[in-house]
Amino acid sequence: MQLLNLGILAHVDAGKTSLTERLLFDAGVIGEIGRVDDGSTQTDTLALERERGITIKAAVVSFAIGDLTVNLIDTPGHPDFIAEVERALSVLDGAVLVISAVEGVQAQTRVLMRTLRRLRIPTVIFVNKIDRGGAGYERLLADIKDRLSPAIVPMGSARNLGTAAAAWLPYGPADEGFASRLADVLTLHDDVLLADYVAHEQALTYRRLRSALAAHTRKALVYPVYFGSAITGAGISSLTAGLAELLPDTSDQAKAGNAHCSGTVFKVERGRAGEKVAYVRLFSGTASIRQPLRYGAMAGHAGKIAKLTGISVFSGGPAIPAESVQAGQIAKLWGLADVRVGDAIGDAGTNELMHHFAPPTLETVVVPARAADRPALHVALSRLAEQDPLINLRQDAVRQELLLSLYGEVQKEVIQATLAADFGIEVGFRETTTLCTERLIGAGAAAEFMGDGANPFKATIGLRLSPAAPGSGTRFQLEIERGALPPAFLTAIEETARQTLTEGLYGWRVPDCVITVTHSGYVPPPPQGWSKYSSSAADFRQLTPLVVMTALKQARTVVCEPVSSFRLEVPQDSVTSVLTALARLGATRQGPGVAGAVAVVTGEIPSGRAHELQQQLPGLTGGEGVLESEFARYQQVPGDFPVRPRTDHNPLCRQEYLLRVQRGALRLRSAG
Ligand SMILES: Nc1nc2c(ncn2[C@@H]2O[C@H](COP(=O)(O)OP(=O)(O)OP(=O)(O)O)[C@@H](O)[C@H]2O)c(=O)[nH]1
Ligand SMILES: [Mg+2]
Repeated sequence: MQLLNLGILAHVDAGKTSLTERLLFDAGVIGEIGRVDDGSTQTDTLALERERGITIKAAVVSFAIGDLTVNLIDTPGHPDFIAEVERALSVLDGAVLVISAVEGVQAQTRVLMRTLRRLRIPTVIFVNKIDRGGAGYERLLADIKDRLSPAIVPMGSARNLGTAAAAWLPYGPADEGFASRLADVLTLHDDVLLADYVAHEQALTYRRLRSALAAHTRKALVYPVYFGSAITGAGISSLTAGLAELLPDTSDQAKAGNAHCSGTVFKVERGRAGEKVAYVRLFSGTASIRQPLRYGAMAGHAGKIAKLTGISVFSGGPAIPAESVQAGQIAKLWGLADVRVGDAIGDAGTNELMHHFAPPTLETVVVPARAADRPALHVALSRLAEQDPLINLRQDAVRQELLLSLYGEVQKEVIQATLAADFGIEVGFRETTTLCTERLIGAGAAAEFMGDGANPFKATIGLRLSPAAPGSGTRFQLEIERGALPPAFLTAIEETARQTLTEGLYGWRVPDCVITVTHSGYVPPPPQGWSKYSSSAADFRQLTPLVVMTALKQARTVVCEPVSSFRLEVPQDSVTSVLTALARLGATRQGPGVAGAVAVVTGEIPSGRAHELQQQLPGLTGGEGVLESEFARYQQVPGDFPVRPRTDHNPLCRQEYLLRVQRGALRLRSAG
């Protein structure tokens, strides 16, 4: 069976859900086209999505193009829900990047395209809304070339743009200009093609160029561009033919018969009876009903094993019950009780979910309207965290408050509405604050030895913490003999050390660090077996935070805040007031440069202030200014050291916190 797992990605409102609906209709899966504005589409099924007319969760639908089954993942375009896109990316064979023919390339279009290019995901570009007034063609192509990729191939021409009669005319063998443009783009990446072209121009027949186009698209070297309208249906048949012809399918994977089972969980939801349902893409092997299946395995972690109680496979229509799921397919699995988004499936799979986009940079405290709801709120938020681990639910050990990481205000409103609608819990939020991190200044080492009066545990642990490059993550390594410590004790040290580093000296996460075990010791069991006199994993779990915090204090850390890069387009006559505002908000800048009638200013701004800039912009520019901003990196907070402990939205707690730092009693704090 030929299978294509296809993602639809775009800036918010470009028309992904409308296009999905149109594709399902054309394939005969639905008899009537639903509309986003009426809340009647197949993929915006949540009450909140229908109410607001935006997509919040990625959704899977399936249809057939001839012999090809397409599993399509409709993703949200709002940047607050980028985590949904990230999870979908790990299971795609190809993508359609949708751009509005009126608005052109927008901020999120660029963020998405950059990631698609980096991950080498074969992508077709679809310029939607050609029926809307103000739709462009040449302007759009220039914009795409300039801001997304120069390696594009327009696949046809457009007529009657901006009217209900707007049409798309695909190029064919008779269009000489098309063949020569194809040859120009394709020979850039293909030496054999180039040599043949130079030797004898006629050697590049139309057929050969078309098959080279497919080969290059599959390698993500070139990006075919189609135009059309999800609402009128213009250009859709051409796009569908292009998807089948130019994007890769997974038939090779399916042939790889009885290889080890491996896959990724990219979505988790709750079924009608409250049971967990995991959406999985299998990369190799087979998973069958009633057979044991391993899931959640990671480096140093065996994961869990459970028997599948139900499988539904997407195969050209609604998901249908099946006995097994094969390599290449997307399926819903029942029976994996502790499954979380991002879990690897199978013995072979230990693929942790990679992060392709910036992490959330905001945090907020969730407060139940009725104090009695607090325990229920914890349960409800834990459920939301199963579906979206990036919200990183935490409980402040001192104040018993529940904290969440966030991308933005819309996500916050959605969480609030979901808690009210699905769990009957009314909540409010404290003011949203910026989520900082801590970076090690130098290396630090500490050790606690068994038998030493100050160490009440039956464990010896020595650790060294050294700085690692920003973005490289935490690495755990041994300087002791492997085998010097039973594996369970090593795991206890590693897990606890990683956990301790989620709150550094000032309470912020320490994201980039090398942890080296320098000393170890334990009380082995007497010959008759483990007893209360021998060491246990609990000894290692309790001692590790103390060693980590002492090493951290020696290494010292600085607090770093998120910084966003920005691009501003403003009318010439507002440049002065915009520059003054930028300086007040602590931005650094290049420019202004001139782009046509407008001035362009680029630079960096603390992410926490980017929101303020957005709010001030209409006033500063008479409503004409356009701001694009996205997270760039973490940067040391300017000013005196130490600054901005985690709990700075709470002055009482801050004092207590600093006292704890001085007393070295930080090990008492652990994330809830
Ligand atoms: N005129 C016209 N309007 C369109 C077209 N496609 C979508 N729209 C409208 O544009 C709006 C947004 O469409 P959606 O399909 O929800 O866009 P989306 O990309 O799924 O939006 P998010 O999922 O929220 O990011 C809706 O009002 C649609 O009716 C089109 O081809 N022509
Ligand atoms: Mg949508």
